[in-house]
Amino acid sequence: MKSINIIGACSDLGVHIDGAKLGPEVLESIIDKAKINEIINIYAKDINKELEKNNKQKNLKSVNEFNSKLYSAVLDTINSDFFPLTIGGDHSIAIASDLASIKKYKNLGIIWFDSHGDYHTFETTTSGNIHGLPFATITNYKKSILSNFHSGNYFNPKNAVLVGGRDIDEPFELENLKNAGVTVFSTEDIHKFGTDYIYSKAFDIASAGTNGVHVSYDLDVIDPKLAPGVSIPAKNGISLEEAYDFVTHIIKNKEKVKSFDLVEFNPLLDINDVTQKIAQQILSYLLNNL
Ligand SMILES: [Mn+2]
Repeated sequence: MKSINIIGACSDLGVHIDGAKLGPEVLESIIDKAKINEIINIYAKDINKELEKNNKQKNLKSVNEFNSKLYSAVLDTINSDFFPLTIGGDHSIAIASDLASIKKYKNLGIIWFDSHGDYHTFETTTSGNIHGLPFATITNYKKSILSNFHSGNYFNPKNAVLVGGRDIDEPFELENLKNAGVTVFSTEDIHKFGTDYIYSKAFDIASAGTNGVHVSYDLDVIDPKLAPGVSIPAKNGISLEEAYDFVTHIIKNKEKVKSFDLVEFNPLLDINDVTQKIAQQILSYLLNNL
């Protein structure tokens, strides 16, 4: 069994919709504390997001300040031989948690479980929401100021896999993914080829020639009729069985998995706590079996 630290990344600076910053404390209040070593929360500065609503680099300075702190916290956890399980927060927090992990392990693959590509650059984003850029940032697609706090390697796109993608902006974001050489398995692929085939392939690609794998799990991969409590829902998502099956694959590959994020839970948009219960279920599987 791994000895786990929960790191609460309490920030929604990466998206114009409020609420994801409240996710970590809600989930921390319902997990089994006996299964973890410590809870460490990092809080985003309270800023007036309205002032940045027309900015194409929304909350850039505050996002970088936050991520720089989170990066240190995750790195400290790994250097103290604990497994970092980071709870978001919007997906921009993964810039910090993922780069901290590769700082330590030097050569990691990554599985990005998400309905969106998160593969924009500041040139291609139309919203200016930084949670649309983290996957491109950590694979160093275009050198970005979003990773200035990091000195170390980046994830190689040939060991990077997007699983569950269905809301990828065309043409530019899709072009970015193709140019970089990231493998994309769509929601359709999961339905067509089955979870065992796609998830096994994803772990094969991410672990080929690497020292391990980071997994970044965005709850918006699940169908929003089942999991409405996310900031940017994308319709026609995966089923709960397909969502939990991915956790089974993480556990099957636990020797390879070095770090993990669960992101984008937004309690303000949840309906009857259904998304909260799904997130709790995922965390409980992991805490009991990693
Ligand atoms: Mn995402």
